[in-house]
Amino acid sequence: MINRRKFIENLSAAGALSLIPGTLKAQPIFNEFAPEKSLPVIISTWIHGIDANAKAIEVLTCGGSVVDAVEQGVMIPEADPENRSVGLGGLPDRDGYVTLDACIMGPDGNAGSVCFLENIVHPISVARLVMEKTPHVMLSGEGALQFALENGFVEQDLLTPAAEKAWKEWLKESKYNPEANWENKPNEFHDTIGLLAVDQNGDIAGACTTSGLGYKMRGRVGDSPIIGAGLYVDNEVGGATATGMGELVIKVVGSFLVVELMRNGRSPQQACEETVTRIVNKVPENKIRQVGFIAVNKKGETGAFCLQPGFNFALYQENKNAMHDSKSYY
Ligand code: SD4
Repeated sequence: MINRRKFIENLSAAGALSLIPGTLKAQPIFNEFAPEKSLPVIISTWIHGIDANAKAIEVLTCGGSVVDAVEQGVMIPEADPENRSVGLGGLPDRDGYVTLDACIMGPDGNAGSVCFLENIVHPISVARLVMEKTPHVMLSGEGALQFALENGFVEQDLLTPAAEKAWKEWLKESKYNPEANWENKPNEFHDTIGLLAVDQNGDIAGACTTSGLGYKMRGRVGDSPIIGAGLYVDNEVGGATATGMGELVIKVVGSFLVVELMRNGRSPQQACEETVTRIVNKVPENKIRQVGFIAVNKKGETGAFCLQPGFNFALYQENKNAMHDSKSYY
């Protein structure tokens, strides 16, 4: 009879086995750290990623940890009142309340998250405290706010005059039907920031923060604060994060799927493409909605893919911080 120890030895000799039945073959995980691209690497969603990447690299250069880098990177768009997607200045829900979702993961596999949080400019920092100071992963709504206030955060009205004006305009028709890429229209600028970093030692962290879809139902929470949907990091393999219509991402547990595909030997690009294809095959609304993924592996290789043309991302690598257009399924 095979004993438990022998069984585990046999498993590791065979390489890590797929946890996703039917689609993946067993492949060895990356068991040695051998970067193929120069590190550090920072990758983040949409144009606000440029400033976020710049901050993240500054933090790493000054000796900060990779978790400090991802947190402080995404704090830049969170604090920007002109940015209608994240933190201060985010578009409200259909009742006029700005509600925020954010999560963070570090190289030790720890994770923290807040959702449906109001009146706090930096939900990512609250998520980090949930990760570091509580036995929980996720706090929501009132409880998340209470925790933030107990830890020295200060309440602030996040609804700026410009966001309020846009909401009042929307109220005239009150039509909730987010078109693909509506987030990226110049006057409707509304995109989540997801940021992934691999530091010079190959350690990986990620952060994701958003005010969610503008004019959503009160209480709606998207993919962004859900570990595995909006963000996932496994320090042995890589990280992934998502943007776009969260409902589609949640239905395939998108970011976890990207990382599991990389664990099973796919490149970050292949993993993003296969995950978007999964959405196409499984979620009927895929034709009229936008979803985008970015990913990085431990070697510093990156990938991005989306449903509809129009998604772009910021990549810092080899001393260059530049925007790139993602390839799309359609
Ligand atoms: C959500 N995924 O709340 C977010 C929205 C988003 O670009 O990413 N917009 O569903």
